[in-house]
Amino acid sequence: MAVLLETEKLANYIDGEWVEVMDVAPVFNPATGKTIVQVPLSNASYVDDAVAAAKKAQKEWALVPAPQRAEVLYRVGYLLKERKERLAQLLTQENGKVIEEARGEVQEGIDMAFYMAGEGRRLFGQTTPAELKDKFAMSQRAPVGVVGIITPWNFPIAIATWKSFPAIVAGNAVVWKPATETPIMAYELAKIFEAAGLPKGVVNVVFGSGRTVGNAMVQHPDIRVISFTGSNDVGRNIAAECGRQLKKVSLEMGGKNAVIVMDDADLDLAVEGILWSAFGTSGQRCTACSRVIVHETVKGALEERLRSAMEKLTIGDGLDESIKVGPIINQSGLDKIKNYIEIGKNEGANLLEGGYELTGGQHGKGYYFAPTLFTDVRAEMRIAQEEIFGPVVSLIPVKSFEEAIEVNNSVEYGLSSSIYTNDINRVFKAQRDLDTGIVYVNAGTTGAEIHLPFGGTKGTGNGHRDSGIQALDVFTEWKAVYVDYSGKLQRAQIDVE
Ligand code: UN1
Repeated sequence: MAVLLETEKLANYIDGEWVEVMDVAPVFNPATGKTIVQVPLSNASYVDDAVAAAKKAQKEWALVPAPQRAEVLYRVGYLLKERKERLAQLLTQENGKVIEEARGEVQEGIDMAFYMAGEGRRLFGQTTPAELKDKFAMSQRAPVGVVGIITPWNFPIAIATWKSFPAIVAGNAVVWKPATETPIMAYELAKIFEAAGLPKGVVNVVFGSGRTVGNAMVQHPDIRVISFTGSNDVGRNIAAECGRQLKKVSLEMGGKNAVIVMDDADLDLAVEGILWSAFGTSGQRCTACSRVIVHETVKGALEERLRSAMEKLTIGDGLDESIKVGPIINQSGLDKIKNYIEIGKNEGANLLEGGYELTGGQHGKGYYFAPTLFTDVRAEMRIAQEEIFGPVVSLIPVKSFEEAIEVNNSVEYGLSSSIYTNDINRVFKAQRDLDTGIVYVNAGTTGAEIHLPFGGTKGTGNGHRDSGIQALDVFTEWKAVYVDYSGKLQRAQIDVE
């Protein structure tokens, strides 16, 4: 029996209170099409309340010594650990990802909690010599103030922890808009913050649409940073508006990630890596593999092995432990994938496997799409250039290592890439020349660990990183401090002998 929520209607979490909202929308389980909960559709006034609460709370929170702020995160980590199975079950029901992956995602949040809690005793700055006598110089991190985080449905808890935990440990307060498709993880995480004793107002959750709540956050003059993960179109608009307001903005957007399979690769290993990174989470990861760039001499063998492995994939409700591929998030996600199948066919790509929606029988009213493989794809085709966000892979044959790198780098995105080879020289050239923010050798394109920087180049982002120590740069300002203990006026650059 699946874990159930104890409420039928979620509420905003503002200033430590659960605030009901009149206007709501149903949230569906994508595996069954059944309504699981009602999500508030807040108007902008809730954002105003949340920002006011955050602003007030932040003043005191910033004065709490960082190791004590970290104590709260340690408690959050233990609560996440204690509730891991419950959270994973709920996550599978709201997002559709298979239960094993849901457990993995919750684990990512647990890891982030303990990692960032550790930062409470680091948050290092620098001490440095000063150029004048009897003068001391240092740099230190200062909180930015109130930060706005906008998180996606595909990793509703992990990405929220990547953004909120570094923000909290650094002494900021947070206003958080979770995706309306997956509000349960936000509700559960807010309850964990409450149970862990996070002072009221330090984290506030406002449910609602991007158009209303997200926009109000971006417009609000008291929110000094926006950290966003989502689509390129939305990200671009957010950046433009933040630019006008000189607001700091960190964007994490699409990907068109490739696995390169060279002629000397271990093909069975490559097949496993492709399967996991292309069809895990039904391809709905920013890091998902959606292109396979294969050396022409092993193309036939790879196609054959991929096809037979794909035919063994079980597709269905992710709560069933035997299922490997869950549903697509919703009808519009499904429509987008179906549209790309038509585009691929019209472009002359060769459809080898899948390419259709799964309906009826055990699939009932869920949103399912068969794992799909196109081959003989050319690098410039739309199916090889645009993000599909579904279980669709395009196989692109190439003649050389150099061509493989060129094809990999020929897309507008730059999140993740991978190469299968046993040639040490190719390994080092590839990690240098692949232009993505994440590079894997002899592993698929997914599976980033939280203590390394997560993010990409080109159209994937705007130069910032989520997770890793680098996340702290998004949520802090660098402050340079000079202490002159000479007792006299000393002019920098002038009074130096
Ligand atoms: C995402 O798809 O936005 O590296 C996040 C991975 C996961 C995170 C993916 N750890 O695939």
